Amino acid sequence: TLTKRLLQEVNPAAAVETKAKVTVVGVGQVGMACAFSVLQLSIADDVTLFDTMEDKLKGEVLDLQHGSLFLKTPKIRAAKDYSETANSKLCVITAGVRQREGESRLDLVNRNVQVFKQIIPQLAQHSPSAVLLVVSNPVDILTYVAWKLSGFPRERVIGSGTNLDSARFRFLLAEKLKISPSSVHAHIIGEHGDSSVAVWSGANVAGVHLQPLHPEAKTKEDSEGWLEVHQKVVDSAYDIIKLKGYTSWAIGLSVSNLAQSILKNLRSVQPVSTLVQGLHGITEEVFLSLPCVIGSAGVCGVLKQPLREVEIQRLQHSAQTLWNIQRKLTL
Ligand code: 6V0
Repeated sequence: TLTKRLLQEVNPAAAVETKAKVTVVGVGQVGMACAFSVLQLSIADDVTLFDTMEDKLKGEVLDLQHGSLFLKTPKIRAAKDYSETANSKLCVITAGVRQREGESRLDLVNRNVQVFKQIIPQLAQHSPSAVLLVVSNPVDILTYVAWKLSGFPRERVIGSGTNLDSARFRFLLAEKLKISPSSVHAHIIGEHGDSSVAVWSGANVAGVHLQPLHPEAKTKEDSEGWLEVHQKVVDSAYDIIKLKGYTSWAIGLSVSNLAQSILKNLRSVQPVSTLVQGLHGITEEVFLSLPCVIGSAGVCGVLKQPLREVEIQRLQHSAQTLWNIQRKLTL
C-alpha cells in the first residue's frame, strides 16, 4: 500500500490505549456546544458522540472531524450503539427535551426521565468507572435519576447545576464593577432554576466583601440595583430562549471547564449538583448545588460554606420542592 511504501511501522498505532475518553450523549444545541468546547480545550484524546437521530449525529461528527487539522483530539467519532462509548472517563448527558417559551425546567421532568431510562443503564454498563455529568433539565432531579439508574457512588454522578448560574452572576457583577469575572468571587447555590440562592455574604473581590460596602442592598434604598442581579440570573435562560430559542454557548463552556477539572484532576472548587442529604439540615435524598472540590474521582469534597439562616431556609425549601417531585417517580 501507499502507506507501507511511505513509512516503516515501528509500533502499530492500534496498540495505543485511550486515556481520556469523553462521551457526549445528545447532539442538540447543548451537546454540540459541550463537545466543541471540550475539543477546544484539548483535554480529551477521544470525543465520542451518541444520539438517536442518526443523520444529525453523522452530520455533526463529520463537521467536527473536518476541523481535526485545527484540533488536538485524534479521535472524534459517532457511536452507533452504546458499546462504542465503552471505557469513557467522562460521560456528559445532554439528551432530552428542552424548555419551550414560558415552560419551567421542572415541567420537563417526566419526559426526560423516560429518556434517561434508555441512556443511563447503557452508559453505566459500558463505562463502569466513568464520571457521569448530567446537563439535561431539570438538572438536579435528573442527576438524582442518573444516580439511581446507574448504581454509581454519589461522587461519580454530578449535575452541572449552578456552575452556569454562578458564571452568569459573576459576569453581571463584573459588568457593574468593571472588573474581570475571574476576579469577582461569588456563588449561586441550590436549585439550577427558579429557587436558586445567591450567597451575597460571600461575594468578594480579592477578599474584600461587597455586602458591607453597600448595606442599602438589604433595603428598598438599593438605587444601584445590586439585588436585581440575582433575579437577572434567574431570568437569563428565559430571556435567551425568548430571543434565540435555546441556550448553548455558556453551558458548553461551563461543562468543558468541569470536564477539565475532572480529566486533569485539578481539584478546583466549583458549584455543582451533588447529593446534599445531611448538609445544611437537609433531610431529603436530593441533589442541589454547593461548592465542591472537583477532581478525577468526581466530587472529592463539599465546602462547609457558612450560610445565613435565610439562605439555609431557602435551600431546605428547594430540597422539599424537589423531593415532592422525585418521590412520585418510578425508577
Ligand atoms: P435539543 O437541541 O433538542 O437536543 C436534544 C438532543 O437529545 C436531540 O438531538 C435528541 O435527538 C437527543 N435525544 C433525545 N432522546 C434521546 C435518547 N433517548 N438518546 C439519545 N439522544 C436523545 O436540546 P438542547 O440541546 O437545547 O437541550 C438539551 C437539554 O439540556 C435540555 O433538557 C435543556 O433543558 C438542557 N439544558 C441544560 C442547561 C443547564 O444549565 N443544565 C442549560 C441549557 C439547556
